[in-house]
Amino acid sequence: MNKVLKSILLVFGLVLVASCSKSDSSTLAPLRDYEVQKAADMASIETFMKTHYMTVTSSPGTDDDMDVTYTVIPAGGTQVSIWDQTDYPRMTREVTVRQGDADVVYNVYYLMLREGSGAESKSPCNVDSVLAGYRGEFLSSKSETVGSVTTTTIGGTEFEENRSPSAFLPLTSVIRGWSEVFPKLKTGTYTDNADGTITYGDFGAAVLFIPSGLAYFRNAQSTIPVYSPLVFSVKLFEIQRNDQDGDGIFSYQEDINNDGYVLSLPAGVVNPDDSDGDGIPDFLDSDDDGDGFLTKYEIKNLADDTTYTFENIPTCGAAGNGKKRYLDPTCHN
Ligand SMILES: [Ca+2]
Ligand SMILES: [Ca+2]
Ligand SMILES: [Ca+2]
Ligand SMILES: [Ca+2]
Repeated sequence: MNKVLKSILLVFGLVLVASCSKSDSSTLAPLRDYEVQKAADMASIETFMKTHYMTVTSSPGTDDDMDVTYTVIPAGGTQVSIWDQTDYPRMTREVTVRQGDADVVYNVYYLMLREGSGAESKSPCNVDSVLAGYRGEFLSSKSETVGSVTTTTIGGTEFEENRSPSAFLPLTSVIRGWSEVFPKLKTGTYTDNADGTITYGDFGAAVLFIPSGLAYFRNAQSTIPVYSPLVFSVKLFEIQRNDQDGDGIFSYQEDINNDGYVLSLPAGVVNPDDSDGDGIPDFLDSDDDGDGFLTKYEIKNLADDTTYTFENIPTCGAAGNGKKRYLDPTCHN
């Protein structure tokens, strides 16, 4: 199959399974206890990390750059495990999700292979879209018998790879584990080639270890068994900004505390990204400061009926609180 067509099909597959997981209730496995499954998944992930070593290809400018392979440390082997290696910092992203009738607190481990750097480097926020290369594996126990000795280990099975993505994936429609870690990465450099393609260099790359509760959990997928922890190696080539509420302000610009995440939080929880405190975060709120004038109206220059660029949106002046006027209830246009 032609490579580009194959990439499109693979991307489509990922989006398809992501959307199925939210809507299709006919393929659900029996519900397991979230905390019990989380503990099992973390044990599998940590066992995998402690029994395998990792090889990272550094080959700037080629398709192979930042490719990762995982190999079982043989008996007596001196390779340093993924868990113990120090070449790539092991980070933890804590994620709290309301599941069932309780909050479940997950840890997503990720290895920062390369943060990403370049004159135009930028990070997506958790509701932007990404152009990303990736390879995904699910973890499961594997038994091997040599003579009379059976050894059971946790191994990875590849279910999907896309080296040359052609479509942007909205982080709002992929598994939660992705949208929690991509904001930690930056894009790199771009080189236009004579044939119209772009070569990406110094892009951000990471390996993600995702418990099933932040992936597909009990939703059956054609290539992934239910309740599987997933390991993804990802490469961030480019991002696309989104404006979820269509108010003319990109969602990443509505990330008031500038941490890379905009969230809808349960009622009663103070949301740092909800300017008027009405329970609707700015990126979904058409009237951010709650003054009764829509944001898309407040960022207009009525003198010539144009919309200000973000940088040029006026403040309320001496009488105001110093914020741009769509965030300041003391004035409007
Ligand atoms: Ca917006
Ligand atoms: Ca934020
Ligand atoms: Ca609000
Ligand atoms: Ca307003």
